[in-house]
Amino acid sequence: MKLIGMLDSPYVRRVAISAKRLGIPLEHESVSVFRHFEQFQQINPVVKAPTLVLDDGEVLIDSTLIIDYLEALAGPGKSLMPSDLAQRLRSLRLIGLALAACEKSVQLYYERNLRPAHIQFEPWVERVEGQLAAAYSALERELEMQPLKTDGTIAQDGITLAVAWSFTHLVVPDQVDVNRFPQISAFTAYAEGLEEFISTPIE
Ligand SMILES: N[C@@H](CCC(=O)N[C@@H](CS)C(=O)NCC(=O)O)C(=O)O
Repeated sequence: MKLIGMLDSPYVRRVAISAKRLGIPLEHESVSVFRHFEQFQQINPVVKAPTLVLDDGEVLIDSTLIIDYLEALAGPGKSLMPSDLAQRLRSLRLIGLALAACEKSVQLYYERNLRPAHIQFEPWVERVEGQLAAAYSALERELEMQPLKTDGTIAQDGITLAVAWSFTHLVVPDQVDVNRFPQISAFTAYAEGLEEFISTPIE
């Protein structure tokens, strides 16, 4: 199977890291949705990263759906999601917040880098900045109440949180004051030290 997309996308990176943790080998092709638009279109006319191309040519999009498929391939014993309902609910809450942080970071990045300065719409930018801060504040509270394990393991909630935080740092660093989010920052430092993260660097 081939994973298409750049690792500077948190969505591509969470799929690549999850696949490694699940023990599923993926061939990775660094095709950019911007710089290689036409090449990407040949693989997937919708041009969304990540795209997973199965061995029979079938195409899947959306990181959460791709991870769902990889989880099913790996089998229940290897899952990155807790089976206990209460713990699963918490994981889903963290993943939802981290994905919202990714989305808001992407929106701010696109606004700043794709839209010409003279047609920037400040109320929209302020709204997105507020949503991004709200997502990370909620995640910080979650980790204060119950820290994620830092014992060499990592599950889907931790993977998604760490790739989100590293991505936000990369694209809109002014939005993330480490002093305001010490728990998230410390957890990300731990995650970025794991072999699966080191071998899947942001491009
Ligand atoms: N919900 C999707 C979001 C994927 C996404 O928006 N990826 C960006 C790259 S970071 C993309 O494909 N951008 C190109 C576009 O939307 O035109 C997922 O989880 O995979």
